[in-house]
Amino acid sequence: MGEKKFKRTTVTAALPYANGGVHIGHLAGVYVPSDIYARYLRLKKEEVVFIGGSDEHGVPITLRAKKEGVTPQDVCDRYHKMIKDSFREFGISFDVYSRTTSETHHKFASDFFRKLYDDGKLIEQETEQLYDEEAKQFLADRYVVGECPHCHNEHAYGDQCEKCGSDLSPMELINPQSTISGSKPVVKTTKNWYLPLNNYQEWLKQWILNEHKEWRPNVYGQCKSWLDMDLQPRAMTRDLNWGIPVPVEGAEGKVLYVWFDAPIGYISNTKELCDSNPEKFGSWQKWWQDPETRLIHFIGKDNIVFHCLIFPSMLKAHGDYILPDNVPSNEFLNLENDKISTSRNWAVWLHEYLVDFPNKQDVLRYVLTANAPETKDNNLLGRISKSATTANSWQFMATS
Ligand code: B3M
Ligand code: ZN
Repeated sequence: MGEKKFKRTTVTAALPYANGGVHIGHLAGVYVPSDIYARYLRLKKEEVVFIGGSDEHGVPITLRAKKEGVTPQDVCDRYHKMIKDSFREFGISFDVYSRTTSETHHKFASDFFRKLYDDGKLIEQETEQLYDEEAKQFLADRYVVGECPHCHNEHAYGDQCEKCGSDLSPMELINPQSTISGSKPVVKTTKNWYLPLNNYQEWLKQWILNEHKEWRPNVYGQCKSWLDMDLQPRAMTRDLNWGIPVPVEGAEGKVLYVWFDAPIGYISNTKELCDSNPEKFGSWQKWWQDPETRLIHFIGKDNIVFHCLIFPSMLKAHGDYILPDNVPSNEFLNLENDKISTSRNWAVWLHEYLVDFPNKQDVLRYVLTANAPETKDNNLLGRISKSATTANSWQFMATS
């Protein structure tokens, strides 16, 4: 990992969405590898912090809340606790596991946005967006479903088609339909704030393609294919009522885009840790602003663009921060060729696994490490079986 000598290391693991449990695909791809790395550095007596937390904003949480007739905060509270407990029982050695609905985080992310705004790093743009007249609400991301303009899958989401993998915006969908009321949306003008990624393109090319050739081939390759296209300004705010209010006059009813605030959660969680134990951890700035600190983000492969292009551009625009030295991203751990998160029959949830057999962590860690999907998707089929007798008892066999 690079030639440079660093004094200390900040290790982050992707913040899971607080709208479901942690499954073994997450563990294999992100949490076991990052935990092993943090433990290794600690054994070498190096200075290290290992940062985790729940990602509690974004549309999917609001949709689940609506379906269950509870508030988004209720959904977060339930899953944040479940996820945090699972990680603790499984032995993931985070120094801090906080959440993006914390007061510290709200203030931190809001100030970060405001600095970019005050420094003229954001552009204000009026665009046409889909609007639900029954629900009286703009329809961001997953509030819309419709037909994919590329593969004609009729159940594409406003942000992505899961069939062909295209990145979409709601306006591109054919026959769009609101997931709130089921009605046909109308088009209305609205204002949002954009980060002009195009301004960072040349810098990103130099920084990643020339200076970080040692990044994993899957990560490097995905960055390259994005950087070979022309990057476009990317909206950093949403017309939505769940999230961190946009701290600008005239932005009522708008919140920060979840992918703007979530990675800032790594920093605000570090701040929370340092404020709670300054003797042991020192100042949060030491971990995020000192060029002698090495920053490593462990993530899953569907988060590469956000961690390698968008978040670094935000940090660069802000100006006070170090940038990631490496972004180890794993591929998917599959079962029956389905990624575990979407595999209906084989979703292996960590909290269920831990219930009936609390000491099997080591076996699971071993199996997942032995089958780590490091450079290509890895199939776990044949190495795992569900016991016929007890519904919740999962057995892992470390065959190869
Ligand atoms: N919650 C996405 C995911 O779990 C997202 C990661 C945020 S990391 C800042 O895939
Ligand atoms: Zn498609």
